[in-house]
Parts: sequence; C-alpha cells; structure tokens
Amino acid sequence: MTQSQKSIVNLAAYPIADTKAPARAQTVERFRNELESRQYCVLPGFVLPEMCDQLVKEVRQRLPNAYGNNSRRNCYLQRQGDSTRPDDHPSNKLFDASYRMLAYDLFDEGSLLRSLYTWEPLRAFVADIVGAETLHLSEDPYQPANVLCYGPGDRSAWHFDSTSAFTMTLMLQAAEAGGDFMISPHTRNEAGQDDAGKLQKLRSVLDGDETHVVTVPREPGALVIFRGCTSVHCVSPVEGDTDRLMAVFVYEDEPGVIGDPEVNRTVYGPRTALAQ
Ligand SMILES: O=C(O)CCC(=O)C(=O)O
Ligand SMILES: [Fe+2]
Repeated sequence: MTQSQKSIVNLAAYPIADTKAPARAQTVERFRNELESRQYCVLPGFVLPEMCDQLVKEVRQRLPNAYGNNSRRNCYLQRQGDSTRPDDHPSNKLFDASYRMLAYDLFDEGSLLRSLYTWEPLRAFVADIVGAETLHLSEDPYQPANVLCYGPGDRSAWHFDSTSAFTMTLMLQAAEAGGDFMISPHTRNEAGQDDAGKLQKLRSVLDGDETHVVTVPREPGALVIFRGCTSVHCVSPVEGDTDRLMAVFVYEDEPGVIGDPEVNRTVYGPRTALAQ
C-alpha cells in the first residue's frame, strides 16, 4: 500500500503542513519554549495510530536482519575509562547497554519510515522548533532513520549523544513495563566541558540519585526532540515480552553529510564495512 506522506502525521493536532497558518506558528512556539527550558519536548500522538501500527509491521518484518549491539561504555560513549582521572569520575563509570539496530538501508524507497523521514514539512517544522535555519537529510546509507529494538532485559546506558545539536525519536511500540526514557537536563555544557555544578549533578545521576532525573512519558506515536549532547539520558531495562521499538531520525545542518564508517561498523554491524 502506498501512503501519502501527508496522512502519516496527525495534522488535526499538529497543523505542520501549512507553513503560513497561525496554528502552526503557535505549535512551533510552544515546543520551542519547552525544548529551551526543559531540554526536551514531547509531541504525543504525533503519528496517527494506524500509521504507527504499519510502521511496527515494517519493523517486525525486518527484525531478523537487525544487528545486536552489546556494549559497556561510559556516559561519553567511550569503551574505556580514563586512568588519569579519579576512579569515581564519570569517565570511569562504565555501564552495559544492549539492543538491536535496524539501519536505514533495510527499509525500501516506498516504506512508511522513509516517507515520514523525507517529508519536507516535517523537516521544516523540526528546524523551526530547534532553531536551525535549514535542516538537511543525512546522506549516510545507514543513519538517516533507524530503529532501536529493545527486547526483554535490553536497555540503553546513561550517555550523552555525540555530535548532533538535537536528537529526535518516535515511539513505535512501548514495552509492557520498563523501557522508560529518562533524562537529566543540563548535565554538560555545549562545549562538552563540565563545570563544577553540572559535574556534580551528573555524578549524582550516575550514582542512581533520581532528584534531577525526569522520566518522559511515551505512548506509541509520541515524538520527542531532546538536547542529547548536553543532557545525559538512558532507557531503563525492558520488562515483559513486547519489544520496545523506537525510531530515531537524523537531520543535518549541512547538505551531503555522511557518517563515520567506524561508527557505522560498531552501531549497524560489520556488514557496513564490507559494503565499502
Ligand atoms: O530509545 C530511546 O528512547 C533513546 C535513544 C537514544 O538515546 C538516542 O537515540 O540517542
Ligand atoms: Fe542518546
């Protein structure tokens, strides 16, 4: 079934297609302010329920080809600690993560996932929320829109995202329990250097103190935009037999961006290196 790109998003709730509509401007303003003050914003019911179900079908068909990713890393995504720092420094706290990854190339041209990712009004809307002049599609074969699949016991450890100014995720299917997206806003500076206050906050989060941690409510269809480079975040272990399926969309500030092949190899598997 081919799908008009327009009919994927709940346009009654999120009037994003008409760039001149005052309702669009109000929607942008609201989420822009939320993102600014809290470092994340949630758009519940952004994708229509029947479209979400179809996206889940697309993902399930491809699950046998997902790459199983198990790693032990610190919150800066390094696999090794830093021996020049004290043992209790965040660099030396290593955490386990496990999930499966579906790369963009596994979804064909006519897929719903690609249709949504490439829909220009979505990109323009997100650019307005995050304050980017223009956002471009990623030209990487694997990264543009990918899906994280968390089975029973899978989780994502506390981490900062590496380069992008923002991260955008779409919940496709929730776990029966667990699989909570947790974030601690403002735990690192823009430049990636920690000042004393932020470092103290980060340490408390990594030690299990939830005072500065927010659990973001996510129903299927909810879009979340967050400042993952400056706000440490994780996904708690999934409980029950239902996979937690989360699509991640990558937009770039410049045209023609492709990812680091070494990163692709670790995230999407050795097949990406063989394809070069
Ligand atoms: O699965 C999630 O909700 C979070 C994913 C995440 O941390 C990321 O894409 O950077
Ligand atoms: Fe992340």
